[in-house]
Amino acid sequence: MAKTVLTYGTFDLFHVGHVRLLRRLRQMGDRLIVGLSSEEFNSIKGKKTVIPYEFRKEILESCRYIDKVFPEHNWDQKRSDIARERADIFAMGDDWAGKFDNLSDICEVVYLPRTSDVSTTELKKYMNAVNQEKLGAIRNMVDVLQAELKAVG
Ligand code: C2G
Repeated sequence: MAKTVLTYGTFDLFHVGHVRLLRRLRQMGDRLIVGLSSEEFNSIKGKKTVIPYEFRKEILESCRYIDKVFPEHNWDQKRSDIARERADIFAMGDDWAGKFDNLSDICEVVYLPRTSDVSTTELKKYMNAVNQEKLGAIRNMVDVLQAELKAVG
């Protein structure tokens, strides 16, 4: 009997932490389905995404571990999603440990260890730091050029 695994997330700035989770989820069954957080739901979650929903969906659909992607619009759709997709396993990274145990009456609920040292937030911080560094270098260059212009009068 084919086993279906269901998970949810924003998957912004797709990175190796996401890949390692999806690979493990896919290995737990025969089919992996992802509820992908919409822009509106991300604002409810307090997340500002870099990559819009349509592109995040296209990226996930290109991932070899994923069989289907549908939109996640709210916190409350999981139970009906599980029924519709006939999911045998609902699984998330363990930053959510315990949060979805209420679903264990209709499917197996599993939390897998997160991949440490990588997250969308960390990637954003790194990109901002690189930008700040570049801005600093440009400001220095402008100062040098202004000083030289002043020197030649
Ligand atoms: N994840 C991981 N390792 C990381 C980063 C994320 O295993 N370094 C996992 C998370 O635990 C989650 C999944 O990847 O299971 C997607 O992470 P996010 O895109 O941050 O999703 P989140 O905002 O947690 O959305 O209704 C549930 C929510 O939509 C979950």
